[in-house]
Amino acid sequence: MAFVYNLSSSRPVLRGSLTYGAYFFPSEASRVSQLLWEPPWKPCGAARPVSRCVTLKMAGFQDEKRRKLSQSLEERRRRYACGDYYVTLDYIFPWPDHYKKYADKIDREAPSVSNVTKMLEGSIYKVDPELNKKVSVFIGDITTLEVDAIVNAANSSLRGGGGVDGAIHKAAGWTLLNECQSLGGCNTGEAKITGGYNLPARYVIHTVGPMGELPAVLESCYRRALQLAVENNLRTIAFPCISTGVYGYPNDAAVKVVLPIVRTMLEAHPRQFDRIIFCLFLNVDIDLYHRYLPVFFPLK
Ligand code: AR6
Repeated sequence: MAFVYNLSSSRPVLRGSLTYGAYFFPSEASRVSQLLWEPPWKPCGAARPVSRCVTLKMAGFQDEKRRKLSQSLEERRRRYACGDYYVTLDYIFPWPDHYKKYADKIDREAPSVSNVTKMLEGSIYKVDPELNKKVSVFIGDITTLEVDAIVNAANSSLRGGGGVDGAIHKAAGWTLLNECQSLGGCNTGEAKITGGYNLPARYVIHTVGPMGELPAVLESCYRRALQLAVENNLRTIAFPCISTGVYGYPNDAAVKVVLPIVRTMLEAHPRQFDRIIFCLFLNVDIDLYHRYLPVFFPLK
């Protein structure tokens, strides 16, 4: 994570994201004095399961959800669980800009032409500049993203858990669990939507990934989550690497399922999305997305 100390205000503002252990800043921000320090949360903090005592708070989530969704952006920002450490879309580079910044490294890791041809079984993805601008890589904590929706890698009970699920519940607050409990669980490969409460994201789309390598099910998670986004008119959405943590989907196999289904959905709904963000937390995924984004979203 990168934090910029904004001289015009006394409060630190999160700007940028962590990449390959280095910090980067948008150019205008880098002109001001910069101060780096540890974020106030544990990134995978996650690991803490949601406290069961929250189930005692049975006050209806509906009122809170309505209240939150009707608040202005300024009002909502005052209550974000991450305080001022939220990240807006302006600081998440579209894929072509991200590539320009890291071209050397990305090109070095690119798979060979013969490997790509073999992988795609002869079919080649066309360069589509408009589509390319609609995907991004963000490296860091998904609970800091101020987007329309973030996707949760949930379990079928929707009662919270560890990993990204725990982090999302912890940041959103007890009303999220309360709403989740009203949904009657979620089948593997399906998706359900709730409010985002104290998250910077207005909504959370919960999907239940497969345990182990089941490409059709993983594909269904991304498809159903994106369909829900379209149905709810949500234009910016961020995904963690579903199933590749506790559920054990091999990272390399997952990215080869995720990128084509996201491209297919973007092609099917070109005007409904402004940005689909791949939120990466581990170096293994950063390397893999850098390796395969040029294959499925070629720039040249
Ligand atoms: N922001 C972004 N990505 C994260 C974060 C975060 N704050 N924390 C972890 N990740 P996992 P799964 C990454 O295990 O494999 C839960 O207990 C993580 O590094 O969260 O689908 C649920 O309740 C990994 O790359 O999800 C289920 O029982 C990715 O998110 C089960 O785990 C997914 O890892 C679901 O397992």
